[in-house]
Amino acid sequence: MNSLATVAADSSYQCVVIDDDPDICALISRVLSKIGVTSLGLSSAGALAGALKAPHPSIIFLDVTLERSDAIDGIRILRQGSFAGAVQLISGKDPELLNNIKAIGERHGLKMLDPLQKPFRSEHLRRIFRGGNDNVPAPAAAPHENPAPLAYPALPAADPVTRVDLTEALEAHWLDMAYQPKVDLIRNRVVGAEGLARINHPVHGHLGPQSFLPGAPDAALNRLSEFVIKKAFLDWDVMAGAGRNLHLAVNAPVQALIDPGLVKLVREHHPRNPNWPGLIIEVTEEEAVREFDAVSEAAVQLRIYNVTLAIDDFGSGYSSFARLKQFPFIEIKLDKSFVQNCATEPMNLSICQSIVDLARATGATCVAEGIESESDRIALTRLGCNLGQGYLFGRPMSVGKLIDRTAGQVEEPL
Ligand code: G
Ligand code: MN
Repeated sequence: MNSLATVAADSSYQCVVIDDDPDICALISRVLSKIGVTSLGLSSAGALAGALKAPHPSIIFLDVTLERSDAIDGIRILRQGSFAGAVQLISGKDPELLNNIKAIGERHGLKMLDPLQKPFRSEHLRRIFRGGNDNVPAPAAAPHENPAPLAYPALPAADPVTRVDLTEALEAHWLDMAYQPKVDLIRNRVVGAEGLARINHPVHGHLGPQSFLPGAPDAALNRLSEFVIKKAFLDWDVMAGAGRNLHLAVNAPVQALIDPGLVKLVREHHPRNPNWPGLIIEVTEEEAVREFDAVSEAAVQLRIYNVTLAIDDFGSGYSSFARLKQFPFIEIKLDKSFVQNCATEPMNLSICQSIVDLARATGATCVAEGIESESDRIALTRLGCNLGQGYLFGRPMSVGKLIDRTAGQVEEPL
């Protein structure tokens, strides 16, 4: 074991650095100690098992090539040791390989930070501890008995997901909707918005779906979909009244979509205004493919009332093109995993191109989800993608904010 840290060998460390280059180990340890973080340097993945004795370090810096081992060996050892901290890959290898290794780590259930490309500057390391990376978890186990004084609030506290019971939230009227604008990429006009359910909790504040969606089919999901659809109908009226006639969309699980109660609800509650453009219900590709017949039938029935389907997270499931041809949807939503960095990653760009072409061939609108950069917006517009959605245009927001922020940007005022 090649310990470069200045702390006694039997104490625990906040970080472990695994690199066969002693200069890199020394550099990292030096920067870490300057910001008050203790570290242990190791030269091989094999020595890791020993370093995983409780309490686990918060971050393991892992070089890709080690003398007789590599980062994949390291990942396997960390998985076996149920490592609960974060892994920071460091290497001079090309970014694509680093991202592939990161994906393998994630597949093994590890918390992988964005890889750090060598050569890097001490500033890059400092940023990891300064909250520049959302993924850095708190120390994985009990705090150190004799902690080194921390010059920084070095390791941000973990942000465990607050769970709220959906039935309780429904009954207490904590549910609300936030709307994220959808923009026509050619005309640069807001044409629609996706409604996303939120909880307004009296103690915990705003909570997203990960806090309240049950993991398995649950009767409360149907009640959630009823809430979401009724609310979107009411909110459409409010927006249209303010001159923002937007084509709204909501998300629903297939279980709720194929429930006969849903058609009944749509029939009774949809806006009667002749300018109402209809409602889009987004179903994930994975669910749509799994329940193909039931979803197709529901889609046809809902269309009678101007409620149409979008396939959400497209590209993340495994649809066969032959089946898609028979599927009655009006919109394909390109999964953000391909949209993000499509301007710089040729593989992402060609996947986007294929999906845009597929949408055009089926007569569907193509929406790119998760656009965060101007360069990706330009690339997608060039590909012929119709609409864009993402933080670049706006985060999910309240009806009031949406009305304020879209002044002069919505086409047909009533
Ligand atoms: O599953 P669905 O595609 O409906 O998910 C929409 C989710 O994506 C919402 O939780 C929304 O907050 C998130 N989202 C929307 N735009 C962006 C974006 O530009 N970047 C990222 N990372 N997430 C986004
Ligand atoms: Mn969606």
